[in-house]
Amino acid sequence: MTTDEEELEMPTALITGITGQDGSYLAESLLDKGYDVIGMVRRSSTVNYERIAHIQGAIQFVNGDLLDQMSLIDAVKQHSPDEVYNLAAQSFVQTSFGQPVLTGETTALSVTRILDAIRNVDPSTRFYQASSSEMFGKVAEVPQNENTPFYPRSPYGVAKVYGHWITVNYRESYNLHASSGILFNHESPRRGLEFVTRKISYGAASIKLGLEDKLALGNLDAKRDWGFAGDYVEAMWMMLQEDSPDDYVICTGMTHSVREFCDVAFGHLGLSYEEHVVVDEKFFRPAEVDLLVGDYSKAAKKLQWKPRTTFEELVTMMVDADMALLDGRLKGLA
Ligand code: NAP
Ligand code: G4F
Repeated sequence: MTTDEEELEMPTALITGITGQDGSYLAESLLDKGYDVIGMVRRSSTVNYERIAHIQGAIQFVNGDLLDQMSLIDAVKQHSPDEVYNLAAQSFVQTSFGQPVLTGETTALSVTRILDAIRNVDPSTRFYQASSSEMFGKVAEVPQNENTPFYPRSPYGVAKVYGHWITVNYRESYNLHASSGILFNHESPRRGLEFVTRKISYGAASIKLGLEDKLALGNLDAKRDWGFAGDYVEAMWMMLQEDSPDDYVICTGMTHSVREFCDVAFGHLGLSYEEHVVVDEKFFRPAEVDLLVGDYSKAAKKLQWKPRTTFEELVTMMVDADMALLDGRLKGLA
């Protein structure tokens, strides 16, 4: 086989949300697998490629916005992807209470925009939808699996339920290979600073380095099933390699409170969280998801997927990364 023929056989993946946490890990993983990776990016006044700076040269970028139907159609037409991963969203639950309509447009309706683009341009394109454990909300059972009823507790959760069901609906109505990953919270050193895990790892590192003394948080008793984003993007890819599309819960099966996260993070730096963490009502939500813990046995059985990173490994990885980041900044200033 000649080099030209080999190149022709490389699959192409279009990733929306490539500048986000998951987009960056998925892009890395697909490039390693030999994919041509197309990253959809929206216009902004400054470049925000921090998470993909190290692989930027290997990615082709296409302009597009979830709110703009034509740009989605053009992206699919222009690049004829074999697989589309829809990771873009307004993904912060707290913001969804303040901007419920924008969240609905972006996180819910846009899923239909992309599905329609695929259906009209090339219905053989495989599709991944980033569904969320936030859909379980006020949980009907413990642990949550693919059959657990949804009871979302935020405009974000409601929007994700729409995105989930429209994916199922297009699969059943138009025979699209459209799969939905119901992913529980997954974190990493690339997590946005407003999410509680990164807020804690960054806050603990700042305190250790003498840059801050206190960290203000909201509900310390909320419990989440936290895994590592790098493990979870593999499951996304595995879903699209299956002969038939389906829905899968992806999680660790273990749950920990925000308080426990603080304990491990501060403890890793030889600090006591009780001396530094203060509770501020402004970080409480109008409606809370108290407990999430998933059951990934379907993914284990059908995809042979399992999480590889423990809670302690995740927390210490994030704290070490923030120590290195802040230490580097301080040295740069010296
Ligand atoms: P993230 O870091 O917040 O990234 C979100 C991405 O969406 C960014 O690349 C952002 O672009 C893009 N985006 C937002 N609005 C857009 C628009 N109008 N047009 C085009 N792009 C837009 O989120 P993440 O943690 O990687 O999560 C990825 C997906 O999984 C999201 O759909 C999220 O809701 C879902 N999810 C996440 C988790 C989790 O624990 N991380 C769990 C379940 C489901 P900019 O960089 O330009 O802002
Ligand atoms: O880190 P969080 O903001 O994540 P949340 O709300 O669980 O949402 C994340 O996971 C979902 C999957 O279930 C994704 F779909 C979604 O896109 C996002 O990635 O908050 C986690 C918990 C909440 O119970 C919150 O009330 O931590 C509690 N918390 C306590 N203090 C705080 C804080 N959350 C934030 N962001 N900031 C605080 O100071």
